[in-house]
Amino acid sequence: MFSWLRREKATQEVVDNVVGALKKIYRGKLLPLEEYYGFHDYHSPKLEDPDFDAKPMILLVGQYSTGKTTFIRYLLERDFPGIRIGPEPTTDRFIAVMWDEKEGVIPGNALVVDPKKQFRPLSKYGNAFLNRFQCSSLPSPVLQAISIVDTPGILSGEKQRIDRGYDFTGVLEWFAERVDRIILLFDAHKLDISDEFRRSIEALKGHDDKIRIILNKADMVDHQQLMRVYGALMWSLGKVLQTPEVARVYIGSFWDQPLRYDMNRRLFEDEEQDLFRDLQSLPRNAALRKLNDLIKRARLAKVHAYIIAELRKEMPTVFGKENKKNSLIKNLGQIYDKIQREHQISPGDFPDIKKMQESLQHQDFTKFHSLKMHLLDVVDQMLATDIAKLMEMIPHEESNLVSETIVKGESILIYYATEKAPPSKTSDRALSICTNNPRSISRSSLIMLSRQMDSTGKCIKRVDTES
Ligand SMILES: Nc1nc2c(ncn2[C@@H]2O[C@H](COP(=O)(O)OP(=O)(O)OP(=O)(O)O)[C@@H](O)[C@H]2O)c(=O)[nH]1
Ligand SMILES: [Mg+2]
Repeated sequence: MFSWLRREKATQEVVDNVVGALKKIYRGKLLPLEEYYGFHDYHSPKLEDPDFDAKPMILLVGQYSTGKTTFIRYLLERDFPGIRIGPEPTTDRFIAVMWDEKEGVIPGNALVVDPKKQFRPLSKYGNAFLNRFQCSSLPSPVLQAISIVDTPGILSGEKQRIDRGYDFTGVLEWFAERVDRIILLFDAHKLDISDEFRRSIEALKGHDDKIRIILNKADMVDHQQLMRVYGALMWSLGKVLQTPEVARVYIGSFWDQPLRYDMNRRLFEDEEQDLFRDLQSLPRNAALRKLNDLIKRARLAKVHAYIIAELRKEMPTVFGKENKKNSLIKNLGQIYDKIQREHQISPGDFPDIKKMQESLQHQDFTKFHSLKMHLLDVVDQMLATDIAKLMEMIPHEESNLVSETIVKGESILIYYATEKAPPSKTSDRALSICTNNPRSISRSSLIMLSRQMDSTGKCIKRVDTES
């Protein structure tokens, strides 16, 4: 049924080319800046080859028994090693379901030392976590295109905090940063958002563009109840997500059993089509997503360099170093403001101030480097030319889809258009996306950077922010 998820050969070639080029650009142009200013200690570890090579990943998150594992089984149309399904809390670990010729299970401790897999940084969450982490491999055609991560159901209160023995939310955040889709599951039959689930959703905040929501087990209620449950879910989500837009919720029953109430069959089928079309686009858009993530990272690395250099500038040469360090951390907001003004960087590009303050506590400010313009220029040049060149390598079928990607932090908006949408309309639409977005870019800050026409008349636009 889901064999359409199989990897298309032509697409894969493009992804491989783009990924190959990205690795080179990263190592040659961005990594020197990251290393010089200690970026990896603050934000995200150094990227290794498996980070670039990884297949698109889907992360399933939800309270226990909402049907996460059943959803994977439904996608794969078969069981995977270590699968456990049941009405009580069943899945007790993070399971990365990935493709391999041989069926098997790789335990967490072995997984984080495998240089071919992207899970190495997870070793920092300790043994308690690694004992609860595994990779289930199997030769499913669906897994040739994507990997899926099953998670333990979110439990209430103490059970979540104490019994797990590791930083569950931290692990969730780690995956959220790296996956292509986060699917949040809700159970139509017992709809409830516990405080723990709310906290987990909040931990996923920076990645709203990846989140899709499913109201699962909708076959358990009749049409009248379904209306009420849907309304209740929207109401609760409104309070948790706090975005002005209404979240897209896919209603359905993602298992292979007959429906208990049949009257909504048509609706479930249509919703399922919509959702799977979205998942199907992941392998096609993998190159674009990787490109996007690198742009995001480059912008953060630049801001990080400005922050560290500014702190260095403020440090005294002889006396009172410790006092000055404390006052600089306390007044980090003012430093952000100053950099924002001097370098025309939008506030959304800055790292979370509380997290930054915590990380700075443990650093020796006297070892910070001052501004090395050469390193920043290389990154600017990378964003302006190398990335634009890679954009051209991405096939035009994707541009036909009129896909848009909004990167967090008012940073950049890459917008594709077909000839059906004239440039002016496209830019208006791009602008309206921005202004409808909570982290919107102001009109004056939008300028067109480049526009290229190809032989078929399609145009690619890149809209960027600048003061
Ligand atoms: N009626 C109905 N039941 C479902 C559906 N999907 C799953 N179930 C049932 O719900 C129960 C829980 O399913 P699981 O797949 O184990 O749920 P889970 O979210 O993985 O649960 P944990 O691993 O404990 O977090 C099982 O008894 C399933 O048979 C569905 O679409 N409709
Ligand atoms: Mg499960």
